[in-house]
Amino acid sequence: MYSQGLIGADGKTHEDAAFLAAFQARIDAEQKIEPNDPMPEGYRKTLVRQISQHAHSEIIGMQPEGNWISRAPTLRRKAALLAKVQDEGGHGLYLYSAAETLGVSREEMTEQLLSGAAKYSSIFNYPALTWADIGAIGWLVDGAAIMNQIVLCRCSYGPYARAMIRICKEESFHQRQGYEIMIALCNGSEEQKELAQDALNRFWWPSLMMFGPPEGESVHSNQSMIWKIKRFSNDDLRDKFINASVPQAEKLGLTIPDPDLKWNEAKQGYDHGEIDWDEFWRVVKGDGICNRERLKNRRRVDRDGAWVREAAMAHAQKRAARTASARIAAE
Ligand code: BYC
Repeated sequence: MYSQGLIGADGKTHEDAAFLAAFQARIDAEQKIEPNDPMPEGYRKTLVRQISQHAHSEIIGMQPEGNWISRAPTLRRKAALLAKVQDEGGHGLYLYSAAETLGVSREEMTEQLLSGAAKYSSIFNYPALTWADIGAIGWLVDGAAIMNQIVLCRCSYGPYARAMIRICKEESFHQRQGYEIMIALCNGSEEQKELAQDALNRFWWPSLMMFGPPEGESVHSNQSMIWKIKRFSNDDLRDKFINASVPQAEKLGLTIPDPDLKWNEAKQGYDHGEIDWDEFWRVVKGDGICNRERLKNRRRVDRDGAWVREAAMAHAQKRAARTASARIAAE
């Protein structure tokens, strides 16, 4: 754990008005907050919550696509999907490391996920039923993720912002591989085009939900914007995503499954139909199609991988002991 001895991450800062004003002045001046800097406990907790949920999403998000690696239609598709799923695992690791700088251990975060106490993105509780779903996930899910994460590159907390820069570069490849699958399907047979439309029908609304609840129900947004953890509201980012995705769907010759979707000249953007927020909260609270299966799998691989972690620890300890005795011998 990286947090030992950090000044700001121990929760013992004296948060009087002068301290809070000085912290806010740094935020307003666009200075990055680093792990050793004093920070309000609320700021630290908000980041631990968001970054750990983000990390869990990357790790759980490997499951729907991982399931299709062995069934990809060509070797080229298989190689690209394998690389993508590996990237998601890597993103999870950078993010767990970023959260650790705030005084929470990887073990604690993992425990919270395994016990079901921690949230991860609602989108990964929907199944990937066909190969076209892999296209839709790359195009829409990674597309939505980028829309949210590009802004997080400017987050006030340095380690999170820096992790996001690399993650966004990789997500951009993910989005393109998904869109390319959709292009191939839409230029294929009638049946392939139908698969693509069906995937869009099932992933459109859950992708919009990824941005989180609307204004008024987003309990953390106000404070997170003041601290410049977030820079845009959930609704603003959702709108940007819709505006970017509609022309992409048109290019594919697919129909967005929203009869109320309409261009609004005055706002130079689309108005959309009602999002089913009851469904969103049901999924977030654990009652989506795949919630149980996702956690069951994650618990199983945690158990199956225990011997690997133990072996790695034993190896690291032996190596450290050998290095220490070599140093003593040399002195
Ligand atoms: N799903 O006040 P709000 C990827 C929760 S993975 C579940 O607006 P906030 C990929 C929220 O946590 C990318 N829960 O919260 C991987 C809060 O509950 P708590 C994932 C959600 O934090 C593999 C409550 O609702 N991206 O790209 O200000 C393959 C109230 O919400 C969701 C990130 O994690 C949701 N969709 O804003 C392919 C981005 N939405 O904590 C692709 C980082 C909200 O009070 N996170 N909730 O119990 C964020 O930017 C923000 O946390 C959110 C929510 C915009 C998601």
